[in-house]
Amino acid sequence: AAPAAPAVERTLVLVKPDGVRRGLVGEVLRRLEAKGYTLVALDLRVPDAELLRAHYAEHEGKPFFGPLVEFMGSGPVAAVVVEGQRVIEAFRAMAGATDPTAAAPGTIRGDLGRDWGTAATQNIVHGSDSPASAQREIALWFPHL
Ligand code: RTP
Ligand code: MG
Repeated sequence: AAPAAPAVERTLVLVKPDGVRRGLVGEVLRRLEAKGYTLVALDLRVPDAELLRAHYAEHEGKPFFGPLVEFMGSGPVAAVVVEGQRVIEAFRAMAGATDPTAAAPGTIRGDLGRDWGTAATQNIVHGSDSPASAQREIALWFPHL
Protein backbone atom coordinates (compact mmCIF):
# COMPACT_ATOMS: atom_id res chain seq x y z
CA ALA A 1 0.00 0.00 0.00
CA ALA A 2 1.14 3.56 -0.61
CA PRO A 3 2.36 5.37 2.51
CA ALA A 4 -0.25 7.64 4.08
CA ALA A 5 0.06 11.29 3.11
CA PRO A 6 1.38 13.32 6.05
CA ALA A 7 -1.38 15.15 7.88
CA VAL A 8 -1.44 18.94 8.07
CA GLU A 9 0.01 19.96 11.44
CA ARG A 10 0.13 23.14 13.48
CA THR A 11 2.98 24.30 15.70
CA LEU A 12 3.43 27.15 18.16
CA VAL A 13 6.36 29.42 17.34
CA LEU A 14 7.37 32.12 19.81
CA VAL A 15 9.76 34.93 19.00
CA LYS A 16 11.12 35.40 22.53
CA PRO A 17 11.73 38.83 24.14
CA ASP A 18 15.38 38.88 22.95
CA GLY A 19 14.24 38.30 19.37
CA VAL A 20 11.59 41.01 19.56
CA ARG A 21 14.03 43.51 21.15
CA ARG A 22 16.57 42.82 18.41
CA GLY A 23 14.04 43.35 15.63
CA LEU A 24 14.04 39.73 14.43
CA VAL A 25 10.27 39.09 14.23
CA GLY A 26 10.25 39.83 10.51
CA GLU A 27 13.28 37.62 9.87
CA VAL A 28 11.68 34.64 11.66
CA LEU A 29 8.36 35.13 9.82
CA ARG A 30 10.24 35.60 6.55
CA ARG A 31 12.01 32.26 6.96
CA LEU A 32 8.73 30.47 7.73
CA GLU A 33 6.96 32.03 4.76
CA ALA A 34 9.93 31.51 2.43
CA LYS A 35 9.91 27.80 3.29
CA GLY A 36 6.24 27.66 2.33
CA TYR A 37 4.38 27.38 5.62
CA THR A 38 1.15 29.21 6.41
CA LEU A 39 0.75 31.67 9.29
CA VAL A 40 -2.67 31.08 10.85
CA ALA A 41 -2.50 33.31 13.97
CA LEU A 42 -0.21 36.11 15.15
CA ASP A 43 -0.13 38.03 18.43
CA LEU A 44 2.33 40.33 20.22
CA ARG A 45 1.99 40.41 24.00
CA VAL A 46 3.88 40.41 27.31
CA PRO A 47 3.00 36.97 28.74
CA ASP A 48 2.15 36.78 32.44
CA ALA A 49 3.90 34.39 34.84
CA GLU A 50 0.89 32.07 35.01
CA LEU A 51 0.97 31.45 31.26
CA LEU A 52 4.75 31.02 31.26
CA ARG A 53 4.75 28.57 34.17
CA ALA A 54 2.12 26.49 32.36
CA HIS A 55 3.96 26.73 29.04
CA TYR A 56 7.23 25.55 30.62
CA ALA A 57 5.65 23.12 33.16
CA GLU A 58 7.97 20.30 32.02
CA HIS A 59 10.93 22.35 33.30
CA GLU A 60 9.51 23.17 36.74
CA GLY A 61 12.08 22.40 39.44
CA LYS A 62 15.08 22.74 37.11
CA PRO A 63 17.65 25.40 38.07
CA PHE A 64 16.94 27.49 34.96
CA PHE A 65 13.14 27.56 35.48
CA GLY A 66 12.99 30.81 37.49
CA PRO A 67 15.39 32.76 35.24
CA LEU A 68 13.56 31.38 32.18
CA VAL A 69 10.12 32.58 33.37
CA GLU A 70 11.60 35.98 34.31
CA PHE A 71 13.33 36.36 30.93
CA MET A 72 10.25 35.27 28.97
CA GLY A 73 8.14 37.87 30.79
CA SER A 74 10.68 40.67 30.30
CA GLY A 75 9.03 42.12 27.21
CA PRO A 76 6.74 41.41 24.28
CA VAL A 77 6.72 37.95 22.72
CA ALA A 78 5.43 37.34 19.19
CA ALA A 79 3.27 34.20 19.31
CA VAL A 80 2.58 32.56 15.96
CA VAL A 81 0.62 29.48 14.94
CA VAL A 82 2.12 27.98 11.79
CA GLU A 83 0.58 25.28 9.63
CA GLY A 84 1.76 22.71 7.13
CA GLN A 85 2.73 19.08 6.68
CA ARG A 86 5.55 18.18 9.16
CA VAL A 87 5.88 21.81 10.29
CA ILE A 88 6.72 20.75 13.88
CA GLU A 89 9.80 18.84 12.74
CA ALA A 90 10.67 21.51 10.16
CA PHE A 91 10.65 24.40 12.61
CA ARG A 92 12.76 22.50 15.16
CA ALA A 93 15.33 22.04 12.37
CA MET A 94 15.06 25.71 11.35
CA ALA A 95 15.53 26.88 14.97
CA GLY A 96 18.65 24.78 15.62
CA ALA A 97 20.13 23.59 18.91
CA THR A 98 18.99 25.13 22.21
CA ASP A 99 22.45 26.59 22.90
CA PRO A 100 22.92 29.34 20.29
CA THR A 101 26.71 29.06 20.46
CA ALA A 102 26.48 25.40 19.43
CA ALA A 103 23.58 25.81 16.97
CA ALA A 104 24.56 25.10 13.36
CA PRO A 105 25.01 28.00 10.94
CA GLY A 106 21.96 28.14 8.67
CA THR A 107 19.60 27.82 11.62
CA ILE A 108 17.86 30.78 13.28
CA ARG A 109 19.80 30.34 16.52
CA GLY A 110 23.04 29.53 14.70
CA ASP A 111 22.83 32.52 12.36
CA LEU A 112 21.37 35.10 14.73
CA GLY A 113 22.01 34.00 18.32
CA ARG A 114 24.91 34.05 20.74
CA ASP A 115 25.69 33.68 24.44
CA TRP A 116 25.16 37.02 26.18
CA GLY A 117 26.21 35.78 29.63
CA THR A 118 22.66 36.08 31.00
CA ALA A 119 21.05 33.82 33.65
CA ALA A 120 18.56 32.44 31.12
CA THR A 121 19.63 31.11 27.72
CA GLN A 122 18.47 33.70 25.20
CA ASN A 123 17.90 31.84 21.94
CA ILE A 124 15.41 33.96 19.96
CA VAL A 125 12.70 31.38 19.27
CA HIS A 126 10.62 28.59 20.72
CA GLY A 127 9.00 25.83 18.67
CA SER A 128 6.72 23.03 19.93
CA ASP A 129 8.59 19.71 20.09
CA SER A 130 5.78 17.21 19.32
CA PRO A 131 2.14 17.09 18.15
CA ALA A 132 1.00 16.72 21.79
CA SER A 133 3.10 19.73 22.87
CA ALA A 134 1.83 21.79 19.93
CA GLN A 135 -1.81 21.08 20.79
CA ARG A 136 -1.23 21.89 24.48
CA GLU A 137 0.74 25.09 23.77
CA ILE A 138 -1.63 26.43 21.10
CA ALA A 139 -4.53 25.98 23.54
CA LEU A 140 -2.60 27.98 26.18
CA TRP A 141 -1.59 30.89 23.92
CA PHE A 142 -4.63 30.97 21.61
CA PRO A 143 -7.60 29.57 23.55
CA HIS A 144 -9.99 30.63 20.78
CA LEU A 145 -8.31 28.46 18.11
P1 RTP B 1 12.22 25.87 23.29
O1 RTP B 1 11.39 24.97 24.20
O2 RTP B 1 12.29 27.30 23.79
O3 RTP B 1 11.88 25.76 21.84
O4 RTP B 1 13.72 25.41 23.37
P2 RTP B 1 14.28 23.95 23.39
O5 RTP B 1 13.19 22.94 23.21
O6 RTP B 1 15.43 23.95 22.45
O7 RTP B 1 14.83 23.88 24.87
P3 RTP B 1 14.14 23.28 26.18
O8 RTP B 1 15.00 22.17 26.65
O9 RTP B 1 12.69 23.00 25.98
O10 RTP B 1 14.30 24.51 27.17
C1 RTP B 1 13.42 25.57 27.09
C2 RTP B 1 14.19 26.87 27.18
O11 RTP B 1 14.77 26.98 28.47
C3 RTP B 1 16.03 27.62 28.36
N1 RTP B 1 17.05 26.68 28.83
N2 RTP B 1 18.08 27.05 29.56
N3 RTP B 1 20.60 24.77 30.81
C4 RTP B 1 20.00 25.93 30.61
O12 RTP B 1 20.41 26.96 31.07
C5 RTP B 1 18.79 25.95 29.80
N4 RTP B 1 18.22 24.91 29.23
C6 RTP B 1 17.12 25.39 28.61
C7 RTP B 1 16.22 27.99 26.91
O13 RTP B 1 15.73 29.32 26.69
C8 RTP B 1 15.36 26.97 26.21
O14 RTP B 1 14.98 27.39 24.92
MG1 MG C 1 11.39 22.91 24.42
